[in-house]
Amino acid sequence: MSPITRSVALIGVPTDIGAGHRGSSMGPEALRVARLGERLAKRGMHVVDRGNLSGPLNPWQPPTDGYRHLPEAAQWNTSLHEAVHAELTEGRLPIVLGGDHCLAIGSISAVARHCRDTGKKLRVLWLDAHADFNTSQITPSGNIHGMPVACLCGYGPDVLTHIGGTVPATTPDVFRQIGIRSVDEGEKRFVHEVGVDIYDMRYIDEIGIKAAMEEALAGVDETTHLHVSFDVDFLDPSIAPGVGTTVRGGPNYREAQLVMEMIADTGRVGSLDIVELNPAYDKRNQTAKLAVDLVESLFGKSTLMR
Ligand code: EXY
Ligand code: MN
Ligand code: MN
Ligand code: MN
Repeated sequence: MSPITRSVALIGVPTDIGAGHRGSSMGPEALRVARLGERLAKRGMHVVDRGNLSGPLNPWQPPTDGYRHLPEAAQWNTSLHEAVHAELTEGRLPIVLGGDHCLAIGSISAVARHCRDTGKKLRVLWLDAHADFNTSQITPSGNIHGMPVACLCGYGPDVLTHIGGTVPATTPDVFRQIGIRSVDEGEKRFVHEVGVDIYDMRYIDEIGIKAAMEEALAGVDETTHLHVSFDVDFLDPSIAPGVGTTVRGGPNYREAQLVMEMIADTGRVGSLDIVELNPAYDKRNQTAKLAVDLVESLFGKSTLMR
């Protein structure tokens, strides 16, 4: 980040409403215990912790018509949309402390709305093992954390696609998905049909993380608002066990750092989600600490003296 005195707002969203494993509801507190706020303040940022949003408990029910917990997911995301939009309007950079990845619906719809208000060009970097592009027709689980990108692009139920009032909230061309290595059969056909730009692990293995990130960041300029949606399962499970949906073969420590450093170099980060951190699966909060370390790099901490 070039503007060192940037004001950031931490927004805790303690819910696992969209997930197939319980526990990501504890993510916000784990990130605070790992001293996220203090670390960013140490980097010269002005940090305001808004505490946690409140919303419905997880009723832990099976899916109905292809969705688990749809009304509850809509309620959490509607509150989050308003909270994120309010921070952006006041010039703060919102950092969403999830919570599961269904929260990207509320968060990114708010960022997209703010980009429309301000004439900014939106680019979303989706760091994840998963494409999160399922719909009720093709989902193997009914879990809404496997659907946020599709919902944001207008493929989903009205209560999720209409959050923020503009449908679709975004278009597929704003997304660059990085680290992908688990995509369901129907989902695979759908992302190809829609044309989502996916830098999967096979591609990253072949061309290297640096070249992949250069491609993903191409076209980012001073008119761009960069939103980073950081699903912690993006990371290789050997370094990040604290998630419910581990998939082996993800970026290692240095590759993940380089991703964050290259994003930081653009100076265009305007909002961030940190999601799917699940303390119930973690060891001594190590995954939360790693997430904080990487987020520091995202905001300009570098191993090099530059
Ligand atoms: N694709 C699977 C599903 O839809 O059930 C798994 C989704 C996991 C989503 C995670 C968090 O990014
Ligand atoms: Mn995800
Ligand atoms: Mn706005
Ligand atoms: Mn994931």
